[in-house]
Amino acid sequence: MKTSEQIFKTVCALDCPDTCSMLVTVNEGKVTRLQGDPDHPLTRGFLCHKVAHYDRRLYSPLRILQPLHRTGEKGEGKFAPVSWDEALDEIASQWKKIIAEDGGEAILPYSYGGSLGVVQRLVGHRLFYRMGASQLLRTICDPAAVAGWDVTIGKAVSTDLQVAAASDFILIWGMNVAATSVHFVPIIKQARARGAEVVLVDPCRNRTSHLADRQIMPLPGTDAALALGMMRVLIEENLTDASYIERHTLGFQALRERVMTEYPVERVSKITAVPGDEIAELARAYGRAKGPFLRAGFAFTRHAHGAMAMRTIACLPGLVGAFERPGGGAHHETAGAFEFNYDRVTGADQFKPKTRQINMVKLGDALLDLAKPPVRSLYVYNCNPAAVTPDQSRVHAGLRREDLFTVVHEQVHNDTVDYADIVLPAPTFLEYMDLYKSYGHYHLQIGSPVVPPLGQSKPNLEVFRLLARRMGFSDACFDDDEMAVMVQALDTASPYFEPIDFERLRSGGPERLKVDSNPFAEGFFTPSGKLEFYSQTLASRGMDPLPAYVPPPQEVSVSEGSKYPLRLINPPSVHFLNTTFGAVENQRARMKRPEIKINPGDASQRGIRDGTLVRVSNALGECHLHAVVTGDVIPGVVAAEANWWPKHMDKNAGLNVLMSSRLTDLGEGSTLQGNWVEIAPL
Ligand SMILES: Nc1nc2c(c(=O)[nH]1)N[C@H]1C(S)=C(S)[C@@H](COP(=O)(O)OP(=O)(O)OC[C@H]3O[C@@H](n4cnc5c(=O)[nH]c(N)nc54)[C@H](O)[C@@H]3O)O[C@H]1N2
Ligand SMILES: Nc1nc2c(c(=O)[nH]1)N[C@H]1C(S)=C(S)[C@@H](COP(=O)(O)OP(=O)(O)OC[C@H]3O[C@@H](n4cnc5c(=O)[nH]c(N)nc54)[C@H](O)[C@@H]3O)O[C@H]1N2
Ligand SMILES: [Mo]
Repeated sequence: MKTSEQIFKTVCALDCPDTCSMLVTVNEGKVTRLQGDPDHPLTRGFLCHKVAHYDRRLYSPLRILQPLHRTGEKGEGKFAPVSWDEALDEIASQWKKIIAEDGGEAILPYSYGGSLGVVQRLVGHRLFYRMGASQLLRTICDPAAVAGWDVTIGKAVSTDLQVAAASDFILIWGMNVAATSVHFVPIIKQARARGAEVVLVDPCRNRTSHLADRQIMPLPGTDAALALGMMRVLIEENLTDASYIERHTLGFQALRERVMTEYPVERVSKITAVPGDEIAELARAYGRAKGPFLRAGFAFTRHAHGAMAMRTIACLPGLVGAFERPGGGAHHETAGAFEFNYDRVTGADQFKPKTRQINMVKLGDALLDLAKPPVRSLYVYNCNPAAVTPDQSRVHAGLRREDLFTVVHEQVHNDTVDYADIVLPAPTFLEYMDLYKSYGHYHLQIGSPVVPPLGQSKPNLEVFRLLARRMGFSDACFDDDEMAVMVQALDTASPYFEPIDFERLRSGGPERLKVDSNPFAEGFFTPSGKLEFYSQTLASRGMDPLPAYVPPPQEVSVSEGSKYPLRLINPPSVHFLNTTFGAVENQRARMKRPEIKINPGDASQRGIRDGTLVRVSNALGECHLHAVVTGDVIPGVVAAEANWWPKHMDKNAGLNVLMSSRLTDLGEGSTLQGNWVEIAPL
């Protein structure tokens, strides 16, 4: 090590289940190397390629380093520098005027997963509650998944991923782990080395296919049917665990009747486009395994009936008693174990917000249609709505409104920044302090800055504090610094936090919550304490209390027959992380260009060849991509990887132009998968 070099331990803040502990080398004030922390049991000393080169983003020429105000048209992205004082004064005076005329609800905060840090992600709620602003329902990612899991299991906790290393049968359902949770890969390899079989359920072949012994490729949005077909075989062939069902589950007889009357394998085969013998073999392998481990992803829940799909799949481990078996279990999310004092962090306890709620998926409607009051100001942070939010044409039309006062607190000059009236420079997670939970493991860790904020950038907490003062709010909570908010977050009665010691956390190590690797040994977190095949909660809401398959709506093509016969899926890419790495030229180069995969049969019917520039369209709009003709997608399905910046695509039209803002059956989540489209050569 050179003498001027120093190595800091910190945490990757990006929206990914792995939440890595990392070692960052700084030389003469500059980050020169990023490595995985060998002492973290999931990180195991390596990082994904994107974050291993995060310095390319940290020092990107697209970084915003000073406050700016708009000089051109909205969307043009032309700005001139202003001072922080001028920018903050302008925001406060606009907000005071809006509040006086229309009330606080005319102001809408808009944020999501730019950083998963508890402080920088949530502390801004205090200001918006205090102002009486409209509240944002942060629904774009996993609410349907969590709602579905909750119905069956009761809480977003899971079998520890490490358990899978001892499994003899790993079933990966709708998750491209080799791209979106790479630290699960060594665990899969360990299990395989011991002879485990690995099966992937995904309509698209991808990097994870290479880790699997075989792949089942159902039509998107038919996963519930596939699971019900498996149940039919498990029950018919007596592969269920009667003792476990008796002790730990509720409603088996009702489920049995549903499955036996409504889901014969032939019917399931027609719905899913999976051959009957493949369904039967999958069920047998799962039922006969000594320790079957299920890992369920997110994307298959971003369908109209996505929560029901998750609820149904989550019944499988209950039928075979997987949770009790060595190597067995089921994993979706772990975030539910991080029972921080959220009310304290967000200020909900103090300010008791009662204002209107606006679903983030419906941003276009909120900006264009809402009245009484209309949204007159939008404050965006930790999020890139111009690129990630469905029904993009309407989102952009809303952002173009001359009478909308838009503030964007951002790290890089992305599409959302182009629409801002005022831009505020934000630091990255390498430049500020925060406390990190995970949604894929049970470790808690504090991340400290490894370099000071670049240019004039200021972290979210500091900007909210300055804005609160400008607004004349003297509440003590606006004086809290990062350390104070972390202590408040940890002021929780949750038994999971019993071993957590703040001083030890401060010294940098990852600390594991007290959650058993099988968190369901004492029972489930449902009202009955059992894994619920039958849900009284659903029944009392007038919903189907049993697992079921509901066909996807033809929403965007409903009035037009089968004008849009292809189902579009958009799996995350290994080279991007949502739109965060759209700022990095090197990552864009790895992506090559915006592409869409189409089956050879579907392609030849349309005169499309490999490389043809195609128009992908539906009733909501169109965007242009290059066709990749490949058997990696099944007939009737097209797949485009998420998510390019719209400004790097033709006519500023990103994939979200094609995405419906319809909400899911439970959880009011996004329906980004399985939207109907047609494709033609341009
Ligand atoms: N490299 C990288 N990692 C990421 C992200 C990223 O953008 N890039 N995003 C992060 C975020 S925000 C999240 S929420 C997570 C997880 O984000 P998800 O969107 O759940 O992504 P995956 O876990 O890869 O699961 C997507 C897989 O599901 C498949 N799929 C799509 N529709 C269906 C369906 O109807 N049924 C079935 N069975 N499969 C379907 C796709 O083909 C794809 O292989 O990943 C996180 N990690
Ligand atoms: N078509 C389609 N759309 C999708 C998806 C898809 O699969 N397909 N996936 C959906 C999913 S699962 C998700 S989770 C969302 C993700 O949507 P977003 O949460 O918007 O994620 P990113 O696109 O990565 O943008 C995060 C932004 O936050 C900024 N940021 C990071 N840290 C900070 C900070 O500390 N302060 C401030 N002020 N800014 C910061 C980053 O620079 C970045 O521009 O996208 C959704 N949209
Ligand atoms: Mo997400």
